[in-house]
Amino acid sequence: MKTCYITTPIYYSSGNVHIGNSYSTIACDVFSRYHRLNGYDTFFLTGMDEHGQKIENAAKKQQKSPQSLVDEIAKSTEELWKNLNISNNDFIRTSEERHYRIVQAIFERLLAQGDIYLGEYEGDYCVPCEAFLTKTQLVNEKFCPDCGRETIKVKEESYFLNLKKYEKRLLQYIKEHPHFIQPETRKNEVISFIEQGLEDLCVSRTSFQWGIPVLSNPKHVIYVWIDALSNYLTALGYQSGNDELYRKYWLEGTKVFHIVGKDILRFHAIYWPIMLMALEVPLRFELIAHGWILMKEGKMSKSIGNVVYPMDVVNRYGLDPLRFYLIKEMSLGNDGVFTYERFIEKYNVDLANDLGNLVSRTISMVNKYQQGIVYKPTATYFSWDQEVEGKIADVIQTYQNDFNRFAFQDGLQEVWSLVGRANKYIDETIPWALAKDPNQQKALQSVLYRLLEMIRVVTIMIAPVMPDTAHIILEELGLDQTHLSFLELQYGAVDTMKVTEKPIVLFKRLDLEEEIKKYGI
Ligand code: ME8
Repeated sequence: MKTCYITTPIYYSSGNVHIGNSYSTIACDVFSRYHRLNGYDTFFLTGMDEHGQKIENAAKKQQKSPQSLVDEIAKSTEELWKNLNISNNDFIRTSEERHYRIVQAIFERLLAQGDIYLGEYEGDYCVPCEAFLTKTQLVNEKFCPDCGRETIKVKEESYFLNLKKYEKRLLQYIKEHPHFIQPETRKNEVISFIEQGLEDLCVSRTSFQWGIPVLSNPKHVIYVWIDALSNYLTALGYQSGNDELYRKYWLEGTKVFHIVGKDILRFHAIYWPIMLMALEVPLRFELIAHGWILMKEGKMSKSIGNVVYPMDVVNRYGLDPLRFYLIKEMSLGNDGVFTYERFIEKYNVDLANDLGNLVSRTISMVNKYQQGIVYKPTATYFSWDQEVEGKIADVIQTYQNDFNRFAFQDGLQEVWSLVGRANKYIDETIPWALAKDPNQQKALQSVLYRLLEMIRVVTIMIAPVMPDTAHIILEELGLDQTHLSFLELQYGAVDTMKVTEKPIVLFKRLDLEEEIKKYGI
């Protein structure tokens, strides 16, 4: 069976996950659900990055032990993922024994084979990003190029990972594997970064304690990125004595994807593959870097006070509209903006008007004119019929091409073009006029079948993004959940449909003025 392994970044436990990080997880969930529908045995991993100075500092501020802080945050994050309908197969935490034991072994192995060596680090460090920075990377000599915050000076004995040794091999690998880093613009950024020459990476710290101690020299803790990146293997049981998942999903797997935000591209595109090369683990993954969810004012930030938490939106407007909005608003690799105004507009137009109305109008007509049952027609009755069938096939093809490459926005655009085509087909065929003419009963039945087929196909395609909505629509079409499969993603896959007597309102229209009054958005 074809397999697919999909990972999110693991989230820092220093604060609650907001709508921006949630985007990473929701996008990976969409990708995972898409692959499952497509027949892949899919393993979807997410988790928490629980070590490091930032978390130690946060715990100190709250007068808690780091462990109790990360326990709390892990619990609330796992709960959040349940509420967001995230279908992860595992939730790895870097403070777990199954993880840190292997990280220690990885470190010792790299040390023993000379890929890690002891030296002294003197330079600049960004605590929020847990990143060592070279002089050339700093903005105005002291600010982090990624988050813009002021860096600190550190001088300490440190272990280093020999990056230079692998630089050429990595560059060659990237050039020979065009899909390794996507999208293209990000790949080019990585190539030019490597071409400037890599400096060996400092991989341990002595100035704080909250981390995994180096086994052979415990005054050092392992630098968080070496610790964190390893989660993608430790979760699969790599080197644990029980590595069935590792063999199945990595070594012998069909597809492996790491999905990350653009800000952590370098760690995944350079340090991680070099670690794997040093460990002689085959590079099986493709790396997809997504953009950022921005607010009107730019970045979300606690100090500006514009941080949006996903459950605020879900509690007001439901889960699927949020998942839909985030996925539809972000184009591959670029940033997207979250505003309530735009959210409500998309909700009203795409969901309430276009999709919701199509479903409820069609089901009502099937009840009114056909006692709720339609059968597959054996003939075409209108010039539009064949065109509609062709349109369905084209949309499915493009949707799959788009979703395969993480271009969800393009894929959903296609799906909505089919929703639009279905609504237009109603205007063209005028079913209520056909209903009045006894000679047109077969034509009417054919029109309604084609409409239901368009809805059914749309339902399968939106299922990765809006799983609850897809289940409801399928139920309304009188089909059980086994019909949610790409095996039935074509016109005519179902012969008969007996629809529900009373369609529910899937998306109740919102009034922007009222929402502004209610919530002051
Ligand atoms: O970077 N829009 O953790 P993290 C979209 N622990 N994505 C966003 C975002 C936004 N506004 N804000 C954050 C870390 N993200 C490390 C990862 S992986 C081995 C270790 C994304 O909690 C960000 O781009 O700071 C990143 O992909 C993810 O959330 C985790 O961020």
